Amino acid sequence: MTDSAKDQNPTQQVEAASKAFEQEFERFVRFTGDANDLAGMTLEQAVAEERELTELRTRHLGKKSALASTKKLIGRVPAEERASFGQLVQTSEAAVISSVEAAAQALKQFIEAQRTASESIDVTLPGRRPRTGHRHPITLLRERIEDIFVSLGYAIEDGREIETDFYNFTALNIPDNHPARGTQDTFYTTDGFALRSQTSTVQIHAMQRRGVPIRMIAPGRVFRRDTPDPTHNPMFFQVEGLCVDRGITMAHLKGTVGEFLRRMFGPDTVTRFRPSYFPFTEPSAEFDLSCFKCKGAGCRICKNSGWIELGGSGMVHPNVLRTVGVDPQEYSGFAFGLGIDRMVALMYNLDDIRLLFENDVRFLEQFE
Ligand code: FA5
Repeated sequence: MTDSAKDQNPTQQVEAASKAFEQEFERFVRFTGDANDLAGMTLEQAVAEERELTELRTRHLGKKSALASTKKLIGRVPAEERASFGQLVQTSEAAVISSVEAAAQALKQFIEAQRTASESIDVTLPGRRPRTGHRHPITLLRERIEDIFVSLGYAIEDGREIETDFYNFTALNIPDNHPARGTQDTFYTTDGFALRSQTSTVQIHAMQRRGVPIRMIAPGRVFRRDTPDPTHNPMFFQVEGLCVDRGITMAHLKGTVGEFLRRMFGPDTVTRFRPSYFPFTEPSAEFDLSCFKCKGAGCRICKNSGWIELGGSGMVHPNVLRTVGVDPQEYSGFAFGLGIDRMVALMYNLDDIRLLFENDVRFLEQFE
């Protein structure tokens, strides 16, 4: 209680408290009753006003407010005036409450209306269609290849993309200074690791880990220092196949590759093996399939030859088997490898395999 309040009689103190309230409340009058004027006010402003009104309510109606303390003065009021003093306190308090309530109500309604308006959804607006993703054509083909080999009893192996020189070359019977290192030149890290140039590396890992007999395919990404052109990329995909057991011969290789290509390109597909050379197979052969478009008559896809070159293959070299601790006298096997990118280009009639990695969604979404 202030010094001047002490000089006032109880009735004057009630009146002073009411007056003090009215002065402070003046700025909120425009929100009450007929004067209700919230036009032009933003939601943030209204929320701030509401907070200040709550503070004002505490100041003038709280336990420590001037009006509350006047209730304790009833003892100082002469007995015959007590009833009317009590009434004065009551009506003053009621007036404060109703003013605050009226402003609070108006602000509350305004805030709710603003929030509803800003959060409401216009259900008549046209919807936004979510863009669904597509599997990449290389993934689509890889999955088809995997399905065929799984049905032939092959396991699918996952390999590493960063390799040591040993797995990429030496273990595959390509020693230091061998010319085959030149045709498969790749990228090296500063620590001397190589980005694998072929999926044949997985043959070594798989035999070391699982031993023999083994039947597996290993699809994956490989890297070479090849200049990009319509049939070359420095990064592309291959799939490797390996089968090692007792008594495996070239006939098994031809039968397996032939069956795979018939399931892939149709039952009339003819497979052709041509002698070739790979350091890790002996004998080695490249394999072609009869053109699935012209059936051998000659067309643009097969460059009028009637045949399409697909990959390399052969009987696993005894040195490779020895490297992984398998006795070549007891076991033999075949391996093959082919490029998935070029196969995709063939199947979808693409002129250029570089299209596959330009990440143009308009191109990629055509395949499914
Ligand atoms: C190999 O990489 C051998 N590892 C294949 C093999 C496996 C032989 C098992 C014997 C036994 P080659 O270097 O020919 O072989 O590559 C195989 C296929 O990869 C090619 O037929 C071609 O389809 C694809 N290819 C090669 N270089 C590129 C390139 N720069 N861009 C796209 N595809 C390529």
